[in-house]
Formats: sequence, C-alpha cells, structure tokens
Amino acid sequence: MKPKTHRGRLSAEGLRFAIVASRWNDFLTSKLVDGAVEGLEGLGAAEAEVEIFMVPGSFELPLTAKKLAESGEWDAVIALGVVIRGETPHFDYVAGEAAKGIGQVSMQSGVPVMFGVVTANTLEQAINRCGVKAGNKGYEAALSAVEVANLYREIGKKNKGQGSEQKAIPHVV
Ligand code: DLZ
Repeated sequence: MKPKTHRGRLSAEGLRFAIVASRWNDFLTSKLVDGAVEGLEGLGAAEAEVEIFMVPGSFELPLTAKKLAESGEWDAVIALGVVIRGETPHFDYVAGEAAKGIGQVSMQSGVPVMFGVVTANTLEQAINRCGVKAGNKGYEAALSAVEVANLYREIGKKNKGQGSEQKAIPHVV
C-alpha cells in the first residue's frame, strides 16, 4: 500500500506572514528575526507580504499573535523570543505562558502560529540556537510557516470539495 502523502510546498509566493518578536534579549532575538526574514525571502516571499511586530517580552507574544491571527490578514504568524533559564527568575512562567498561549492561539484561530521561542538553560545554548554560531530557530520557524500555510490551503480546498459532494448525497438517496 502506498497512501497518498500531502506535504506543504516550500514556496512562499502569494502568502502573507506576520513576524511577532520579543525585544527582551534583543541581541539574540534580532538574529531570529533576521533568520526568519532570510528564510521567507529564500522561499520567494515578497517584501510587501512580510511585516514585523515588536513586543517587550515573550510573555506578550501570545496576545499579539492572537490579534494578528484574528485580523485575517496573514497566512501564518511567526512568534520569536528568547528565554534563558539562568538569566530569568520567572523562567517557567515566561516560557510556559508563551508556549501555552501560542499553542492556544493557533488552535482557536485556525491560523498557524509558529513557536520560534528559544528556551535555553544557558546563554551559550541560546546563542547556538539563534544562528550566531549554528542553527537559527527563526529560520526554521519561517520554513515551517511556509510549509504548513501551503498544507492548510490544500486541506482547505479538499474540505470545500468534500462539502459539495456531501450536499449531493440526499438527492442520491
Ligand atoms: C521579565 C522577563 C524576564 C525576567 N525574562 C525574560 C526573558 O528571558 N525573555 C523574554 O522574552 N522576556 C522576559 N521578561 C519579560 C516578560 O516577557 C514581559 O515582557 C514582562 O514581564 C512584561 O509583561
């Protein structure tokens, strides 16, 4: 058996993206923003279709993402922040609320909201995940945003198609 597999296209053409980024740990979050923009641009996003919204800290990411998701303007929202356990007395609250809130926004709005928040135990770990040395979570989040935005478009089209087939059933019976 070889079931049909659906995978979102890695093309940002015709899609709109909002990036919401925390200013806390700005020297690192700015790298995440750069990574996300680079990722979107590399996949063909137009400059006019990408906008960046800055917030004070990661705690503010969920509500801002909610307002953006509810606006109906964006195919995906990319939330970026950095929370470092060793430097943050309220690490669990800030990181936990950001993660929980972003997940809820995505589920409630139906708009994909990417979790591009680096939660690290040490500054060194955080640096490594912000593209200063190696991987960049902003870049990764941008690629995921493009992939799922395209996948959900495809699923949306399929659902619409199924809706019209279902309407036909009573006439057949
Ligand atoms: C207050 C705070 C602390 C201690 N640490 C961080 C952090 O490591 N990363 C981050 O993004 N934000 C932090 N904040 C700020 C909170 O997210 C929030 O902006 C403030 O508590 C105001 O609501």
